Amino acid sequence: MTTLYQAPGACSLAPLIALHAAGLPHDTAKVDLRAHQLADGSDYYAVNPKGAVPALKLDNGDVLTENAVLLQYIADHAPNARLIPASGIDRYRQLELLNYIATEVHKGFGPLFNPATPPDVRSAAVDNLGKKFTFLAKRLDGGGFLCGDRLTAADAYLFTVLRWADLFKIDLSPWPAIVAYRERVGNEPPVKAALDEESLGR
Ligand SMILES: N[C@@H](CCC(=O)N[C@@H](CS)C(=O)NCC(=O)O)C(=O)O
Repeated sequence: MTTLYQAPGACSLAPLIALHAAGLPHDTAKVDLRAHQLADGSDYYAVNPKGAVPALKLDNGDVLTENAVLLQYIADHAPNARLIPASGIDRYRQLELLNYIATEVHKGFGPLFNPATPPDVRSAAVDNLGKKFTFLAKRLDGGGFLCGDRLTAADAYLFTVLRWADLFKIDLSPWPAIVAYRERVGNEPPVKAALDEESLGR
């Protein structure tokens, strides 16, 4: 069976949400990201030489990495779930969003995860994230999801990284559209199922 290598609360929550939304059967394997080990003590680098989650081991043993790629793989294997349009400009709009979330928002949080990051760099990182939140908030102002009125792969990813605002005590109140969006996405059944599977609150 397809196995998702994940760590609770990490960015691997995004493909876990997508697996639930797609209704694809899956196993999960928990990775200790400090030790880069699996629960049985084995070396995670043997699964993913990058050492990062997520990784998706397919039935034939192939291992895929990178959130944006896992999300496309999952979406393409469950077209009825409509997580990413199969073709056309709407597909490229989704991919544009996935790339933006990966490179601007996800990695924008990067300096905050490093305990060695000095306070001034930390505060510059929060300011930088604020610019991304302003862009996203404009898009979400009318309610709904990133691409219309249903959950897509981009929502799974954005919701996952927005949760980290709480971890770093980033006040989201200047972006009420984002606060409402996070609440809305958190109430979607596949999101609740993935959070439950990781034993996380919304
Ligand atoms: N480029 C990767 C980055 C994944 C990533 O940042 N994973 C983090 C958790 S959110 C991680 O595993 N960090 C531990 C490590 O890299 O050793 C992607 O987009 O999937």
